Amino acid sequence: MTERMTGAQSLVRALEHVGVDTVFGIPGGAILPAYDPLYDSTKVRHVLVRHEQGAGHAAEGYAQATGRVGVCMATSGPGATNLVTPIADAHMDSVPIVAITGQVASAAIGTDAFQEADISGITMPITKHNFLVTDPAEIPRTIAEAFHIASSGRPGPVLVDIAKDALQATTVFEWPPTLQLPGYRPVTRPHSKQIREAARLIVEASRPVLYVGGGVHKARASAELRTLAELTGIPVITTLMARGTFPDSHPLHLGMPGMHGSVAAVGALQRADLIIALGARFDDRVTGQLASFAPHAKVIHADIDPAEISKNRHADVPIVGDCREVLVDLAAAVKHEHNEGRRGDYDEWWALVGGYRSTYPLGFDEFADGSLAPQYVMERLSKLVGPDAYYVAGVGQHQMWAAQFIGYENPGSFINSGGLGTMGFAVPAAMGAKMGKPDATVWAIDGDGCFQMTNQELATCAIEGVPIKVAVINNGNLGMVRQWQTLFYDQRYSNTDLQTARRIPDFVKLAEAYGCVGLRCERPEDVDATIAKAMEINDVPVVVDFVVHQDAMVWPMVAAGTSNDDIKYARDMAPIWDSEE
Ligand SMILES: Cc1ncc(C[n+]2csc(CCOP(=O)(O)OP(=O)(O)O)c2C)c(N)n1
Ligand SMILES: [Mg+2]
Repeated sequence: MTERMTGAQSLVRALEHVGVDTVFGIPGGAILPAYDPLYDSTKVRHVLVRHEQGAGHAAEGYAQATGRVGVCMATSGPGATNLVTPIADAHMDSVPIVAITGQVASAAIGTDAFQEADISGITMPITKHNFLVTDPAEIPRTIAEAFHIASSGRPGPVLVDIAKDALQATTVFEWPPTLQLPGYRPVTRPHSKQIREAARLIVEASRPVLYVGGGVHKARASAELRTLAELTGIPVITTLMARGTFPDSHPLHLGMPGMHGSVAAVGALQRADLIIALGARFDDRVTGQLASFAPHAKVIHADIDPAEISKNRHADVPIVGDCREVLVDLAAAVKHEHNEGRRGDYDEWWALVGGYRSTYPLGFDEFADGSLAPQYVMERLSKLVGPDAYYVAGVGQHQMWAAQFIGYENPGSFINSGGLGTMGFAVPAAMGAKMGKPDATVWAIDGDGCFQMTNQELATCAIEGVPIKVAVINNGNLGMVRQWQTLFYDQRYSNTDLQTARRIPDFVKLAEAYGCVGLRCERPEDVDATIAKAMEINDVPVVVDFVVHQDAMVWPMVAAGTSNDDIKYARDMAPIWDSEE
């Protein structure tokens, strides 16, 4: 197909052809030519956000809920730089997004022109790939390449920066374009020799653990994971990015590893003789002090990105491939071992780790003064809202409680900012998730600090008819930082009191000002009724101000830089690992 049109028209046409239905953005001078044909598109809905950071996180939420590429758009200079945080966020969590930015006219590039920022230079280290387009003829092919790169292999963010004159010029639109990506060929098929070696280690091991990261969900491999887990009977651990990839209620599940993981998951990794890492990257929040992490374990490490393998922890059996294909092949290879009479015996191992799980369950303290414990709010949300909803967290204590106390049964049902830890993620990401899955219930679980960073997108939600629900876990503080001050800075609370106790701002009034319903809940006995009320409202967004006690802490905890062996399940309370040790 060949047709004459402007570069801007060819951009919109290309977006339609790659199947984009939603774009989040804000117009401005350099991108303005693109907004004109966008106005006429019947296939692409543009959602006018209130801040470009909101556009980027919304694209991420959309991508994570749907598995498709999320799209955000901004003008040059400050519009583009406002996208830097969500682009970095998507890079850390391997979220497929395409960011389209207008650039000053090609003749002005490099002259410090009005609203010029070298956004492709700025985002070079935080994008999977980026493009600066100055030739209008290259727009369709670049868009096709950007979507292919963002969504294939290890997903990630791609930036397409287009000079204003390229958008304005007349060009020839051709579709489908021929991709020109020599050298970009992600390996998805695992090597059969590595698979056989991994299967052999699995049946020979006596203390194996399946360490499941976000890559397993990205490969849509939950069913295949379950098959391997049930075939072998190996305990399963799901990282912050993998919550729900394996059902929390499954008897083989030990919980989340890492700094705020369960004693069972952390203890199992430390005592394992074999770690089967799937789409996980041995993040420092998981390993704790690296030198003392899982000292007795051999490692099978499967990842689609070869750069991850042996990056932090040496892999004895490296497997490069798509996690779904790896899991299918591994299950077949393990079955072959079983047929040959070789089978792992993990009974003693289960006696140990099952003991950790029953002796050290997650728990929390209620407050004698009758004030609300944040963990209780999570438990009731989990119970009353159920596992079919999406839960989208901010960053801080509330995020950890949401990871710990909500029961996840479905892959991808917990969406959060794991790698970058971006405050302000929840509200816009929840908006994007809800737009991607309009029939689903979407709860943002936000902190009072995070909420004040991006709550302006409530206006977008109210106007665009996106009825998300927001639980603000209002502890009056930058709680996670305060927790570290309590534990490591002698309770010197430097600059963590947000003074929300004075109701500045009043979150109920703020919600109402944005055209949402605002509710407040301050006591445990009101939690169920408040959640029920929020669940009844489906035409407008709802914000619930859950006023909770400021002293609640996230436990268990491995203090930063220390060994996972030194995990505490409450203040100064260390688990007893093993009677023989
Ligand atoms: C953009 C950004 N700035 C600063 C931080 C550091 N930080 C991590 S958690 C946190 C406190 C978050 O406060 P709040 O949203 O109220 O959550 P809480 O921990 O109280 O649940 C801060 C400041 C961050 N993660 N992101
Ligand atoms: Mg807080």
